[in-house]
Amino acid sequence: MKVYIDGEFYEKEHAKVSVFDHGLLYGDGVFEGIRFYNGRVFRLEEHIDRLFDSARAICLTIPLGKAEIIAATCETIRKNELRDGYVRLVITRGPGDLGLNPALCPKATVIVIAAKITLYPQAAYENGLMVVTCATRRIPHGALSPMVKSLNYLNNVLAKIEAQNADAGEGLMLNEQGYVAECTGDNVFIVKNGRIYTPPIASGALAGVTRGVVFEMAAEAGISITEPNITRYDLWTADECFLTGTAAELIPVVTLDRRSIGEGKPGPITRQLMTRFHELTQSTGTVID
Ligand code: PXG
Repeated sequence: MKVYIDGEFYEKEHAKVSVFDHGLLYGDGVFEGIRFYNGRVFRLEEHIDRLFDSARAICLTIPLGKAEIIAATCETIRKNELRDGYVRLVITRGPGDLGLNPALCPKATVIVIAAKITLYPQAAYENGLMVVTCATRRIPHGALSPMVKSLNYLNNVLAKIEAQNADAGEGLMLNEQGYVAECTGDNVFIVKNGRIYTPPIASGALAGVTRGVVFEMAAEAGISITEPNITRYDLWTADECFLTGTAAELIPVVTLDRRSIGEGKPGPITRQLMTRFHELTQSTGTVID
């Protein structure tokens, strides 16, 4: 495996950053997770736009332009001779003296990793996932904007531990008001009477790229999709539920806190969207030439 760090490629065992990098010391940095399928990077521009917005939000200057980041991403995939896989883009504040002040770091570090990722076994896509509600609440906008895909994922990690301890595939995270925000690494959707609902961004949900694709697919299929505040009641009484994320793609949810959702199996609208999503990932995206 060859890893890109600041314009150079390193073998996996030599791909290292300084212990003085503020990305490590303070979680000071941003990242993106991007998938490529069949030699094409899916929704690359959207991921890059979100990366730059995340960086902007934390006053982090990415030392490359968008076109250069795109070129580095494609070059890393090429160097690793992959056609299907996952890219992790990481921008850290860079190395600097001890102390929180980001001004101590003269230059951000740019890392591109191209690899494979499998979050869930195939059976989970066919039979659906078990989800539990986490006691850990989603970080409020006033603390650290949940819109920022930052290197500070402890909020989600703590929730993920709760889900793991309950033998569940994912953990449902509520916001401080008790409304559903998202899962630890995925957005959440429900279907009720043929309509699709997902929590608004204001709830603490990340503006997921895959979430955006669901809006497009729903419009294309003529299915209503809206973003009201959602509570656990809405999941208990939903006909279907599914999650979306770059790594997870679209995955059905069949139980919440061991209570069946709908008929306790993947529903027809979920299946329809999964099929269309698969078509889109195989046939669209930036060609890696
Ligand atoms: N919410 C959170 C908190 C996320 O981190 C999503 C929703 C889905 O967004 P996208 O844009 O991917 O549809 C994410 C993305 C991992 C991993 O390593 C996690 C994500 C993406 C890629 C890999 O578990 N989360």
